[in-house]
Amino acid sequence: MTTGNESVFKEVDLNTKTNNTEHHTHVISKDELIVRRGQPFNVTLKLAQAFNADLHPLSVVAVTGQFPSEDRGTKSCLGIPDGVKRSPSAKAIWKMELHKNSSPPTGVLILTITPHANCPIGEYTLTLTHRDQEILLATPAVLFNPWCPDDWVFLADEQERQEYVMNEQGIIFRGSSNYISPMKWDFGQFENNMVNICLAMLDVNHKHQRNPMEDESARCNPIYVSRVVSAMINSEDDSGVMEGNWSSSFAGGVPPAQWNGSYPILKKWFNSNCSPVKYGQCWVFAGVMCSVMRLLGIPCRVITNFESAHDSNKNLIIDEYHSDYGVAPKETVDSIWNFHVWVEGWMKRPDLAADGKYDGWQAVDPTPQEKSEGVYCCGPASVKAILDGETKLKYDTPFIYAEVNADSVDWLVKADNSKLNILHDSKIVGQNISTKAVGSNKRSNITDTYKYPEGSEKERDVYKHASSENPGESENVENGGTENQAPPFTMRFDEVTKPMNGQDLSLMLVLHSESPAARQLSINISVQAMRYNGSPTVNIKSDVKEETLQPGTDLSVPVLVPFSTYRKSMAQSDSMRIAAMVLDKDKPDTPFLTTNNVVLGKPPLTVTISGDVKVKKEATVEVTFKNPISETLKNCTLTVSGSGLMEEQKHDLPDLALNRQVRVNVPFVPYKTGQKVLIATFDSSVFRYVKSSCAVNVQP
Ligand SMILES: [Ca+2]
Ligand SMILES: [Ca+2]
Ligand SMILES: [Ca+2]
Repeated sequence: MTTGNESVFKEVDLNTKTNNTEHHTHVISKDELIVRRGQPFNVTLKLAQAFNADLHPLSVVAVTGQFPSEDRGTKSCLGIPDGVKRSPSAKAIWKMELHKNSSPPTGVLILTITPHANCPIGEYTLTLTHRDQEILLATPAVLFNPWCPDDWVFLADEQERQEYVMNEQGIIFRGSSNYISPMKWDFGQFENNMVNICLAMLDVNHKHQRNPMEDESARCNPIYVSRVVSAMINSEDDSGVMEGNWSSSFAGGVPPAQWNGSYPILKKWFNSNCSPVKYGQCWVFAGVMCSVMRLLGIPCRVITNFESAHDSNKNLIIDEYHSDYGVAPKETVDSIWNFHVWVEGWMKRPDLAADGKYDGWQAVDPTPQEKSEGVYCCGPASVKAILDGETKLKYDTPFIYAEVNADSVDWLVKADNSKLNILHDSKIVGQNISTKAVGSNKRSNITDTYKYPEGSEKERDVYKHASSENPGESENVENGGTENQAPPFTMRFDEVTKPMNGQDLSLMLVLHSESPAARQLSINISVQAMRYNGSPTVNIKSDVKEETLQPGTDLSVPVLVPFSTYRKSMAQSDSMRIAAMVLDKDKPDTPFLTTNNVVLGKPPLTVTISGDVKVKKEATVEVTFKNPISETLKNCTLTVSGSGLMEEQKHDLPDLALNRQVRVNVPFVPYKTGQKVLIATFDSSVFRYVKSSCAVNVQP
C-alpha cells in the first residue's frame, strides 16, 4: 500500500538520443526530446510497484498552446487501457501503447506514444496520471514529418529529404540570365535554439495575436504555416524577422549582400525581443525562410527566377516606358528584376483539388512586394497551377504567374505624350528558373515546371487562359499605342571579353539583315548602372552612331565602357544595362530596342584549410586576396562564418596597394561533426562583397 506522500513513480527516461535519432532530429539536440508527428517515440517509466492495467489504469494528456481543446486537435487524451473519456468530436487523437519489452510485474513500462500525423506542430506538455498521482512526463517539440506517408508534407525520396530537410548548406543563384552566379548560403537550421526561435515566430504572428485558439489549431496545416512564415520573415505588418532595403544607404544595419547565412539573422531577431534585423533583399528573405521551413519539417528549396516580373497592377503585362526627345518617361509601376528569389515548400493541396493534382511544390515568397489579404505575404501557390495558368487558385497565383510569364511591353513616350509600342515580348520574362540540384552543387533548371516552352503554342494558350481566369485583373493593356512590327533585321550583343570588375567592358552590338536594300541606321547606345530589381541608379554613358547595314553581312558596332568610367557608378549597383535603340532613317517613327544586362565578375578570393579538421580541436583557415587594379583599396574587411564551425568573425584589414596581396589566417574550433562549409567575404572600397567558400569535413 502507498501512503499519500509516497510517489508511485520512480523514474522517467525520455530515451532522447534514440528517439531523436529515429525522428531525424538528433542534429538539433541530443538532450531535448524533439519528435515528428505520425511516428512513435518511446518513454520508459519506472513505477514503484507492479503495473496492473485493469486495476490501476494509466492515462496521459498531451496539450499544446494556450487554449488546449480536443475538438481543435490541441489536446489528446490517451490511456492504458484505452478507456479514457474523449470528446465525441475530438480531432487528431494521438496513440499510446505498451511496448512489448515492458515488464508490468516489475513496474517497468515502455510507453510507445504516437502524435497524430495531422496534429498541430509546437511544444507539447504530456502529463501522466496513475493511482491518482500526476507527473509531468515530457515536453516534446512536435514537428512536421516528411518521412511519414500520412503527413501532408510526406516526401518519398530519401535523397530529396536529405537535401530539402536535412541539408544545412545550400546555394542561391543570382546575377542575370546571361551571368548566373552561385552563392553559398548557410541555412544553419539545426543551430542552437532554432526550435525555440521558429516556434516563437509562430507565437508572435499576426493571426495568433488575433485568435490564438484558431491559430494554434491551424498549425496542423503546412499550407497555413508556410503562409504565416512568409508573412513573418518580413517586418512589415508585424514583428517579423527582417527589414527590407532597396536603397543605396544601409546605415544602421548590415548591407543585404554581406549576409552569408540565416542563423545570425534569426538569432539576432530572437535575442532582440523580435525587433527587425536590418537589412534584407529577396535572396536573404528566401534564405531565412528556407531555414525556418526546413527546421519545422516542411521540405523546402530556394528558387531563383531571372528576368523576374513584378506586376503591380495585376494584368499579367509589364509596361515599361522609355523617353524620347527629352520627355521624362512615365513613371513605371511594373518592373523586371534581373533576378528574384523565393522558396518552394513541398506539401499536399487538398484545398485545391481532391485528386492531388496540385500537390507537390508550392511557391511561397517572403519578400514584401504586394499585400495579400491585407498583409505582406505571398503563397503558397501550386507550381502545377502556375504551369496550367489556373490563376483563380489560391494563394496569390496571378502574382507568381506574372513573375515567371508576364508579357513585356515597351513604350516610347513621344513629345506630344503619345505612346508608341516599340517592343511586345512574350518570351523575355522568366528565364533559367534555377535551384540547387539534389546531392550536388550543380544548378538545376526547373523552368519547365513553371511554364511551357517559350515560343510554343501551349505557352500562348496558357497565357490566354491565365489572363481570362485572373481574378485580380484591374486594368487591360493600355490603348493609345501603335503596334510595332518585328524588326526587319536581327540585333544582339556579343561579349568580346568576359566582363570583370576592374577591367574595361567590351561588347559588340551585332546587326544582321537579309532584306535586299542597304539601311541607313542611327544607333543610340546607352549604358546604365542598375539595381538588381530593375531600378536604374546612374547613367554611365550614351553614344549615337550612324551606320550602314549592308544586306547579308553582319554589322558589328563596338561598345566599350572603360573601368574608369563605370567604377564609381558600379560601386553601389548590381548590373549594367546596355541598351541599343536603333532607327532606320527611312522609317524614323519606328525605333527598335534591344537590351543586355551585364553582371561583372569579381577577382578571386581564395579560401583554404589544410590538414584534417576534428571537432573541438583548433583548425586554421587561410584567406587570400590580390588587388588587381592600379588603385589602393580602402575600407578592407574580411568576414568568415560557417554553421557548426564558428560564430561569424569580422576582421578589419589594412589598405591594399596595387599588386599587393592580403593573406589572413583565422583560427576556429568546430563544434559539430559532418560536412560543413566555411564562407568568407572580402569587402573594400572598389570590390564589394567578394565571396568564396571551402568545404570542411569535421571528423569526430
Ligand atoms: Ca510581416
Ligand atoms: Ca502590369
Ligand atoms: Ca512567356
